[in-house]
Amino acid sequence: MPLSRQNTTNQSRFPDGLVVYQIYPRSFKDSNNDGIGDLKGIISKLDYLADLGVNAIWLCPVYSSPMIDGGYDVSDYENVDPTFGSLKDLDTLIAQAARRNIQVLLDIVANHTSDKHAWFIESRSSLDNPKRNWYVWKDPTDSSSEPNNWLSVFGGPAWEYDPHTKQYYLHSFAKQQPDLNWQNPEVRQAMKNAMRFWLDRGIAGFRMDAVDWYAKDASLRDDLPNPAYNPSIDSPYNMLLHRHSKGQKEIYKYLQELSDVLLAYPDRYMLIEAHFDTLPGPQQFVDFYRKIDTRVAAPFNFSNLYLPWEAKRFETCINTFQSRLRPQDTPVYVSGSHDRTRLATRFGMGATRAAAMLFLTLPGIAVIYNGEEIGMENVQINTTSTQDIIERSITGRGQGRDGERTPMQWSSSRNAGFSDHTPWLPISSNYLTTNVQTEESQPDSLLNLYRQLINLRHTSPAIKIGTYQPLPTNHADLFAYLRIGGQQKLTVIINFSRSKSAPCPIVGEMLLSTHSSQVNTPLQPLEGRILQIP
Ligand code: TEU
Ligand code: CA
Repeated sequence: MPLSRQNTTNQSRFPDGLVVYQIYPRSFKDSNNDGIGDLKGIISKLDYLADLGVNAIWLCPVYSSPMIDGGYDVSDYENVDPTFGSLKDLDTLIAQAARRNIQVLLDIVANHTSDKHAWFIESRSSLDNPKRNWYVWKDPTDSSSEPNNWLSVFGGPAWEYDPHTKQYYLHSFAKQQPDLNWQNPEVRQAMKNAMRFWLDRGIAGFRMDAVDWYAKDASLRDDLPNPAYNPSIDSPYNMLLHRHSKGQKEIYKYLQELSDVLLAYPDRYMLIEAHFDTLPGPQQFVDFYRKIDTRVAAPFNFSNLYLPWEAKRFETCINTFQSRLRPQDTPVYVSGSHDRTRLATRFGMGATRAAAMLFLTLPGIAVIYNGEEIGMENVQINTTSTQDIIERSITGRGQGRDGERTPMQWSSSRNAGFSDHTPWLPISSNYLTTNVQTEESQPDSLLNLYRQLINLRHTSPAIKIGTYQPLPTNHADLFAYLRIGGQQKLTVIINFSRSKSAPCPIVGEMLLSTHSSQVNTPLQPLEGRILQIP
């Protein structure tokens, strides 16, 4: 019997059991030995990605860019930066990926452009330039300072004074990343055209960058002081509560316009980056689903990115989230990204196997950040090697992102097989053992566990299309849940304890153990199990 969806009302276009692999192109594979990853490097690794079993790759920006913010400062949305290759290379990547049943998602950075984008160069040229209102320009206040108290995510005010026209322009991120004025229908039209340009070239959809910032308070009212701000650990950005500088309700109108672009094509979709508050909980993401077109759109669920490795914290967060989703809401579980400390560093290497089983057996879409599947850890970057704008602008707080962006570790050869040239960021010292080639040869490696889990995600109806049901364990260290679908009933049970075994309360056929344990034995510390229930 064909695998029918458990939630028949679902109009979603997302492939069942979708596994998206996030690639930070700069650090994935260098094909021309300039020390920087590129598109031909990614093409050379498509067989590896097909063997891993991923269905889609999400490329961080490869558009023309001065690279102030790793490519998130775009100077031409319809071209590829020579650092990464050419438009032809991207067309080849899309075609070669399709031959391996791998879809390509691009990263739409639509809240802001580079200050070197032709649109901004025109806009800043004069007060009456036709593109003046494509960005957010404001007169100084009487006291000749910034129009309001808004802050940049990357430190300092969110306003930069332009002496040529004697006005300030808004930049929620770097001053080289002026915010587009999304209230302007011409801006929205231009962004939709950029999306169509790529959709016409055969991509499957997009990851939508920094969507929270699309809509600001029309009156530019000041943000409010954050009473919980702790100057010794928090980013200066969080000294304010961002009630007016982002997150206004117009976001949803804009997202519907972008969704309508996707709906005009078959089977296209978008994954949305929205952070809401600095430490978002499950409810913000649940609420978000009710305001978007869930046929083509779903938000990354970042709520578990901030959790400590504790069974009941994960149980409460995931059960709350899952219990409040509707059948048409597609969950998107993320365990890391180019902006967050790597999973193996957050939870420790010992927890990576159980974490992999958790994220890859939850419903909806699973997103893997490149290198996570081999247990890559954050690298301590010394100041002479710093590349990230956050580390350069908010120094000394360890908020820089270079540590999670170091080159992929392919082998134990020079530069971990990433390049024959000195890489743009240092390689982790653990590359001699933590690398694809070594782990491919080890049957019980983390890489091979990821392969087994992803294969199970594609072949097990309960995981691929099944429902999610909580399964109380009455044990502080255990988190378990049921996946039921396609005449299959599975239990996933994880022992979060780093030191204590725990009796396994579930009776069933062992499908997979992270520790190759025998059925009806206690769960070892940090062990995960998938059991088939008769
Ligand atoms: O990040 C948006 C965002 O939410 C930032 O606050 C992010 O958390 C930041 O990296 C602080 O850690 C997106 C991209 O993922 C990020 O890489 C870009 O720098 C940013 O937008 C601007 O485009
Ligand atoms: Ca290169």
